[in-house]
Formats: sequence, structure tokens, C-alpha cells
Amino acid sequence: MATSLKNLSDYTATTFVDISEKRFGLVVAEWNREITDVLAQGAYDTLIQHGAKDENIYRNTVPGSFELTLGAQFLAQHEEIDAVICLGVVIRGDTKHDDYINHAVAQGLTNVGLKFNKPIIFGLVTTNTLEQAQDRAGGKHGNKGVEAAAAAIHMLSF
Ligand code: DLZ
Repeated sequence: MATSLKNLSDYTATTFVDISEKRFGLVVAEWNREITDVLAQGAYDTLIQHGAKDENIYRNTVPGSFELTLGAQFLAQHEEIDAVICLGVVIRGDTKHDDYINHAVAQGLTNVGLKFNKPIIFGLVTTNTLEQAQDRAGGKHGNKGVEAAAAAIHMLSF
């Protein structure tokens, strides 16, 4: 059965680390900003609810999702950053741009995570329509920003 990361209480088997001294980077794409802002708010709220301090959450924007990789690297290279959460929305259009962006971001963020040995979270909403993206940013399918923050906390608990 498919499950989704709704919040940390779903993970009863995992003991989560104290994140009160952890530092998080948020990298947020400005394309589809009305949606990425909701994702970012969901991620921020989740980190705060689970003990992170406001002053330990660093938020940067990048022009579009394609730039999430380099934005993640800019933050990840700082030793004091423990995890980076990358948020963007790519909506399928008439061309294949979405395929190129999505694959590049997935591969790029994987590389950054392995290079710096820290969680780099793929919070990219990839949909066919704007409505499907809205459904995943505070709509009927939850908020992928919340899930991305939960994934970061989970990974820090290794
Ligand atoms: C160019 C472009 C297109 C067509 N669509 C999106 C999108 O749906 N979501 C998104 O985050 N960014 C998009 N971009 C912008 C690219 O990610 C990138 O910012 C530009 O190609 C400049 O490198």
C-alpha cells in the first residue's frame, strides 16, 4: 500500500533526533511562486513545530527549479548547515522542458547530497496541471513542503 509522509508521528518506529541545534537551508524556486511560497511555509512550520529555531533556518530563493541544485550546493558547502530542503513546482507544458528540469534536479540534488554527505531533500512538485500542484500545496493531497521537512528530520535521525 502506498503511504505518504504526512507528519513525523507516522514514523512510530523511528526515534527522531533533537533538532533544536540543527541548521536548515531552504531553497525555494520563484517559478510558480504562489505555490512554492505555500510549500516553504509548510516546511518552515514543520521544522519549528519539531523544535528547530527560527534563527537556524536559512531561506534562499532561486529563479526556477533548475537552479535548485546550485542553490543547494551554495548552502550545503557551509559546514554548519545540517540539511537542505529544496522546493519547486514544475508543471508539464507543451514541450519537454519539465522532463529535462525534473531529471536534472533529481540527479543534481543526489550528487550534492553525496558530495557533502548531508540530507538534500527533493521537494519538487511535478504535475500535469496547476490544479494538481495546488492540491499538493495545502490542498487535498497535503503539502509537499511539510513532507520534505519531515524527510529532512528523518534523515538527520540516522
Ligand atoms: C523555463 C521554465 C519553465 C518553462 N517551466 C518551469 C516550471 O514549470 N517550473 C520551474 O520551477 N521553472 C521553470 N522554468 C525555469 C527553469 O527552471 C530555469 O529557471 C530557467 O530555465 C533558467 O535556467
